[in-house]
Amino acid sequence: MSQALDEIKIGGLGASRKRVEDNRFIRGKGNYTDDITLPGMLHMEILRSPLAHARISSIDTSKAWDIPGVHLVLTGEMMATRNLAWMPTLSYDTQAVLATDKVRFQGQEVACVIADDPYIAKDACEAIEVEYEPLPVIVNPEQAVAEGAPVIRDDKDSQRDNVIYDWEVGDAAGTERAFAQADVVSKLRLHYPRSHPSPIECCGSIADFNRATSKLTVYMTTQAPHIIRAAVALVAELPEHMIRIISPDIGGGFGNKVPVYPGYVCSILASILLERPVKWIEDKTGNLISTGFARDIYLDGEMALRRDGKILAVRMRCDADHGAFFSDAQPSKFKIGLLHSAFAAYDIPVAHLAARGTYSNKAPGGVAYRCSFRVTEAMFFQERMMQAAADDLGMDQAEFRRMNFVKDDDFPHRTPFGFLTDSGQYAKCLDVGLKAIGYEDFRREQAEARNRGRLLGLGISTMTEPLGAGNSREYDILGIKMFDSAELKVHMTGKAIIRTGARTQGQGHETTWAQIVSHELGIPAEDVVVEEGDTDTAPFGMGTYASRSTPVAGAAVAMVARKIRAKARRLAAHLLEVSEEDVEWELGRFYVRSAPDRGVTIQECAMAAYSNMPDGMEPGLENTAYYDPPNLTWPFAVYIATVEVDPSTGVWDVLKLVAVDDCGVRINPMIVEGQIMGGLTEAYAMANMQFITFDAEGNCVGSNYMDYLLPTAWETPGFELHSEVVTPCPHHPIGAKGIGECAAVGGPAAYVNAVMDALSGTGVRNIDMPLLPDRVWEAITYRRDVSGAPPVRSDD
Ligand code: MCN
Ligand code: CUN
Repeated sequence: MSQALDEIKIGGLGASRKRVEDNRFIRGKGNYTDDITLPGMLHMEILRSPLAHARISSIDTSKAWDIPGVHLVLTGEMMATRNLAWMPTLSYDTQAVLATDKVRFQGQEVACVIADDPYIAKDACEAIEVEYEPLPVIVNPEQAVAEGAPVIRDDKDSQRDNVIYDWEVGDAAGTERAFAQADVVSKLRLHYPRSHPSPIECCGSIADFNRATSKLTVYMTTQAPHIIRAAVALVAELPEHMIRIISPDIGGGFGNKVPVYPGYVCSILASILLERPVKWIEDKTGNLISTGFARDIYLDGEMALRRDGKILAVRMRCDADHGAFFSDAQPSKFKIGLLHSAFAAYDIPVAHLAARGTYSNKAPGGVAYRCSFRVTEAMFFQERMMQAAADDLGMDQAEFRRMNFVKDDDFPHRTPFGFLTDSGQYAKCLDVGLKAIGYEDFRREQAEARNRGRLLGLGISTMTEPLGAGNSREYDILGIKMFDSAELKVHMTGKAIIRTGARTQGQGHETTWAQIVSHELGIPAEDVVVEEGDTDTAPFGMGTYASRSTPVAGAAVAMVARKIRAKARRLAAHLLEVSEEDVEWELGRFYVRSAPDRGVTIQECAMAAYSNMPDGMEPGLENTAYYDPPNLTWPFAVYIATVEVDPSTGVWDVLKLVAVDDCGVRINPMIVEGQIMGGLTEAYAMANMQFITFDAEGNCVGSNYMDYLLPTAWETPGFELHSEVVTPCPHHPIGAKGIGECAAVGGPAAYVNAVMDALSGTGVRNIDMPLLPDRVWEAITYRRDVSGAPPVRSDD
């Protein structure tokens, strides 16, 4: 009789364990950067530029220095004496820490004041007198490449214009030939507007340099503490072992907390100069105006089609507006992230993508927002293009997708842009989604409603997305290979601590990593504590973004637990007085093969590791694993929305949204559902209400929550989630694929396609996001496309 433990009861794989971190979060006992107070701590505030593009003729800080309680006023000139006026970005560009020559976007950091409290520091910032000579402003790629455009990055000797890169991938000639064979060529142009992750907690840091020990400790809001440690070591030329980066609880990251920001650098230098801890906490406007912008890309595409619906080729061109500094965090081989993951779900013989990146007088953009390196833009364009193509062919939306899907037995599949997808059941997911939404019935209802003047629409979005960078052969950031790690220590009483190189920001790692240990070792999840985010204790890792934690760090957790199990097996053989080959494992217990009643628990093995190990065995039960995944993981998703559009106001309501996500084996089904719901909510916000735009002078419209809207429970629609399709990842030790970004990536197209479907027959082909009521109303009333980023509109 098996005496294996019940995996769900001990909180193993598949258990919808309540999130352990919520015990402190919902009691208000989280420990965020701003909760930390150190003895003798000073406070830093940043003076930002009111203008988008101007030469700095002078900065007079004397009045700020005179204010009692001010300890230091930092300017670019002072930073320059330490070689810190500029810093390298994660995309091999440079970014001003504090402006010296020019300001290049509204909100750019010009000076900092460090004072006894934040109020004094803020007042002192206002006392700094800066004289600007305004320059012409560029707010989009078209202006950036226009004749006579001012060169924004005249600080770089080699830069003669505003183009950052021209990059291409795919087979241009083959694509050309395929287009020549096409029966139908479908075209689409759209703009994915600038958006902002807008986590509840803004960015911040507390730098604490101790002259006596030479140690620099920095508490900061970072999704990748080890990368920051390396960056500080290399840029500030401090010895790496004397730098400790601690990322305490993070109040949401969503990509906003991947890049290195000037505020971090200034607080570090200030602490070194003053030899006191210096705290910088960004305010909401600072966060919305200067950090972590995503998207802002114009996408143009064509699809070559055979009359029967077969896709022959795809051509994409895009113009990305990166703002004043090219600071995307992305694998170094790729200039436009993984935009070329577009169309990976479809069997397309040949494709070509050309991308141009340009500077503008806007805050650094394209950075990352729940996207796995521009996958959001890729999948949005893909699914809008699929809808347009099906319409041009007069084909059913679902049928067109199904016919072009990569088939279940066609894996591994090489995409026309060179990715290798390895598993999925795309048609099955689509079937589940269509059934759940009541596809046939809705189409009938839609036709009947039409006759009565009501506009109903249905939008489908189906996609597979690459989550979990590395492998290290192809993926690196600034030359640092993308792998991850886990360290497991089992104490003598069988309790354990697991540490990884990832950093949770709300995703629930403290809950789920314990579940993986539980699955591998049979130690109850509640006996395993998870710790991340302290570079002095966590093993080296690349951090949490691109939904890489489960695919990479999570895999390392399973692998290190297996190393521990291998050693425990030797301990078990010793305790049972049999040879190792005669020992069998079942969850939580080793037993003698010929006498299953004779066994020892994993806890007994742990005790033996400290009290009764065999001669010659190294004591203790701990280990570390580094994991370099063979491939990315490729979850698949189907999102289907139905909407009703009010033709008299342009307001649209979601009637139903169905989500079918296949992310392989689910570690914690409840957490996975939370991730999907969060993503669908953000997708709804992007499609429906959110935009950050710029007027002709480069003033940022959207730097506060009156203009930039966050959806609350009140306006967010309900979602129906389906989990019945599970295609395990063939190379992940527990078969899991990433999920953290899927719904934010695939969701927007479902909503937009639904509204466009409601407008079918009116001749309107595209409305750019956000689909604000006035834009939808304009499209319906004037029967025309509405494009561009309001209020700077392409048709004005
Ligand atoms: N999970 C699971 N089973 C799977 C896959 C994942 O149970 N098959 C669980 C994981 O164990 C983890 C969570 O789901 O607890 C998300 O896992 P994963 O897909 O690996 O993503 P990451 O942990 O790497 O999180 C990053 C991802 C990104 S890149 C953004 S952006 C984003 C997102 O997560 N930011 C978030 N979700 C967020 N959720 C919250 N609450 N806050 C953020 O800042
Ligand atoms: Cu693209 S935002 Mo997440 O990868 O941190």
